[in-house]
Amino acid sequence: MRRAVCPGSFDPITNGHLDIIERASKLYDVVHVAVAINRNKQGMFTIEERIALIEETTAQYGNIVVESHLGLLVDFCRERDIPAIVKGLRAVSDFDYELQMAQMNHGLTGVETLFLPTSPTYSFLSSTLVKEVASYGGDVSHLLPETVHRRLVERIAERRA
Ligand code: COD
Repeated sequence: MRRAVCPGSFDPITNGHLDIIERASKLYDVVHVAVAINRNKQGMFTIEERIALIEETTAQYGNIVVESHLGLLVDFCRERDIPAIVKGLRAVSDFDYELQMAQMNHGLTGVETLFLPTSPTYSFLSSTLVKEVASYGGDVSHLLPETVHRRLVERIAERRA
């Protein structure tokens, strides 16, 4: 059984994340989506909400397991016998940090990192930008799965109330 992990914050999942997860799901038998718990950063969505949104939007691929994870990604991989991390590379600006993480992770346990070039349609896309644009009333509906867009608009309204 060939396994890989797509890690991230997914706050919330975007069409850019989905593109990478879908492509990984065609390369591996099982793809784990690891939602990182960051105790120093309060997100727009709770970890449980992020997991529910990812499960709903990736259900069609049929081989995705969504889990939260606290601590080192290499430990998550070791505990599940996952030999590969799959990441999307958006631009040169991503490269330096992603390379450092890939080399550190490989040095720690030998886990490999595979980079998939981001679809040009989503090369500018990040959860952070989507939240910022949406919070000022900008239309980001084409950048998110429909259900995620609805939840984001609701959450922004709840926070304003
Ligand atoms: N197109 C394609 N791919 C995308 C896009 C897009 N538009 N946006 C994001 N992605 C992909 C990228 O591969 C990105 O790395 C991944 O999705 C996650 O993105 P985010 O923004 O949700 O998540 P980040 O960048 O906050 O996640 C960082 C991690 C949680 C992956 C990282 O910090 C980590 O592995 N932490 C665990 C602790 C650890 O092991 N630290 C030591 C590292 S050496």
